[in-house]
Amino acid sequence: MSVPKVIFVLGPPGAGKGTQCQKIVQKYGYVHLSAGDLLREERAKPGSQYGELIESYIRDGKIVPVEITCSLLEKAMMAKSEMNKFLIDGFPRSENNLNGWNDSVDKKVKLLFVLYFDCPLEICTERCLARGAAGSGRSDDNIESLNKRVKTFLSETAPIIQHYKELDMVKTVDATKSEDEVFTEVTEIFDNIEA
Ligand code: UP5
Ligand code: MG
Repeated sequence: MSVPKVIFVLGPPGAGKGTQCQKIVQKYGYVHLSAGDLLREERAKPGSQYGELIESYIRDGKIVPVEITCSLLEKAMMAKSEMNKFLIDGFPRSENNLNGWNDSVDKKVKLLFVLYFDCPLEICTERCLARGAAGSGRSDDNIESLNKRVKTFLSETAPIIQHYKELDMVKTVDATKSEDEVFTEVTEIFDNIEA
């Protein structure tokens, strides 16, 4: 069995990471693992040991301790062990996340690159607020949580993106355009790695 390949997908809250990952899955056959979705699923499990902790971190836009997130990611990868291409969406978003990944999972996979959806924070916030107003049910699609999510992105996640830029591992996409236009840019990247 070949070593599983991983692409980290990062960008501010609401940049369109999940939307574009779904399109990549359809066209290129990756498995999409959203760290946020896995945490929300864990939170929803009856009797979950971490349910309340996860909810309070998400509402406050804070980053859940890496042991929880990494174990959910690893479990989800194992459940799809017959697949060998993974999009890991919304992770690693802090130094704690990066260290936890490097200590536990990194040696078992090959990180191809970081796909970075670049989008002004005002546009991202508007998108999440619109999604909240349309009934997303996400407890963090409100202005108080969004201000905190943006702050966390700037202070904790931007340095991680910078770290990978210094390693020349970041492929940046302009995420301000329409979903289809953004995907056209994404396909230019994936067509090249698939070739
Ligand atoms: N939309 C998408 N693309 C568009 C486009 N091109 N033009 C116009 N509209 C567009 O999109 C957001 C909204 O915008 C949607 O309504 C979409 O239709 C529209 P989406 O694809 O969902 O964007 P995404 O970047 O995935 O936004 P999301 O809200 O999921 O980003 P976050 O990174 O904030 O959320 P995530 O789920 O990753 O994390 C939530 C919280 O979980 C974090 O704040 C944190 O508390 C916790 N978390 C951790 O602690 N650790 C982790 O590792 C991950 C999460
Ligand atoms: Mg998402």
